[in-house]
Amino acid sequence: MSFKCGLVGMPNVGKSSIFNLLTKQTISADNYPFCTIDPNNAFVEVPDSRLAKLASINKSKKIINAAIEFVDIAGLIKGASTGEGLGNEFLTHIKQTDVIAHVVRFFKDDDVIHVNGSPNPESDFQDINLELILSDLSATQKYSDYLKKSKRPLKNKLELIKDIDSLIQHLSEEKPAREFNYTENLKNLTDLKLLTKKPMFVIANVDENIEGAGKFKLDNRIDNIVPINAIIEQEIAGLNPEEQQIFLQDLGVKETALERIIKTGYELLDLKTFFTSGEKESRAWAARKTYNASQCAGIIHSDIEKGFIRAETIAYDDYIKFNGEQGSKNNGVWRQEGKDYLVEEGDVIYFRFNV
Ligand SMILES: Nc1nc2c(ncn2[C@@H]2O[C@H](COP(=O)(O)OP(=O)(O)OP(=O)(O)O)[C@@H](O)[C@H]2O)c(=O)[nH]1
Ligand SMILES: [Mg+2]
Repeated sequence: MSFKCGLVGMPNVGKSSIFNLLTKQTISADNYPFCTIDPNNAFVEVPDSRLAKLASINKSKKIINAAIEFVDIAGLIKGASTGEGLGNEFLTHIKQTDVIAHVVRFFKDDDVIHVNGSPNPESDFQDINLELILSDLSATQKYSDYLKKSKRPLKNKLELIKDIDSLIQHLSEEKPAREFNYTENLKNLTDLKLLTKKPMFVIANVDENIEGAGKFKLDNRIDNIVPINAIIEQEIAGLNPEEQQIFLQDLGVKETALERIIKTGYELLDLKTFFTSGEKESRAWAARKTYNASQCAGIIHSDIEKGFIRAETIAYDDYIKFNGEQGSKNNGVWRQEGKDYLVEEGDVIYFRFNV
């Protein structure tokens, strides 16, 4: 199962620079994540400090982080929704992502060309948002026309058409689909995939002058914004881990902007993390929040799901508090759960199965 975060924005705002930094940012050396799939797609490890603690308890030989896929999408310009630039093709790429990281250029550099002459974060941001909304509007209109003509027997068809028409109205007021109040009818509709319904956060590519990003966040009522200075981040990436720690301490921050980007993307995907831990490895796995024990087993291997017997489960905090499985058993916090158990954030699980 792979979850995708797409880097979206105007041309020359630093998407590829940030993508390159993300893919080079190795956390542990020889593990699978961080493999570039093609020049524009790469798996990136999700930092999680809990793994080191699990690994230390079990003396694990390897640590494997959960991973999300980042996709570097080519720049969009005004008119993309009607095919300007390479418009529609890239909108299709955005459709295939689960979360949008909207990169906005705050840095000033006359040597880096801006499509509209000079960067204006506010209007650049609005222009891209509007293109995404217009693309959704066109898709929704087409869908509505199709439904009206279709002979397909559909439950609540008339109501559904009415609901879709009010979504069309909402989009024509230039509001993103994620701000629409969905009726049950519409919630259950899976064939209409809208770009502006995807969760979105902003990556502000700043220079030394970062005040603008704070005001921008307030003015545009943005919940999640990660400022990054791609140039400084490049310098940090060139340091060894100890030097990086000292550098970050000097800056007064705990984590790099790249780590924050990965974590924010992961959070917005609305996933939960569960762990497997033993001598061989300690590993984090990403699952949809609704997944039960059997489905989580399937993420590891389809055989484990098929031959599922039980999930021996310990909550992460208990696992640490009682120093691993034996201590947890002694203190009555080791549980045997069945297929339907709704796995909780941080559960450390040992799946019993037979094939
Ligand atoms: N001064 C400065 N230049 C930057 C920064 N980030 C990126 N650049 C430069 O801006 C130019 C464009 O960067 P890219 O990362 O290719 O931009 P992009 O958004 O991928 O552009 P497209 O693929 O054309 O849409 C490159 O020359 C970068 O070196 C920054 O923070 N400061
Ligand atoms: Mg690029």
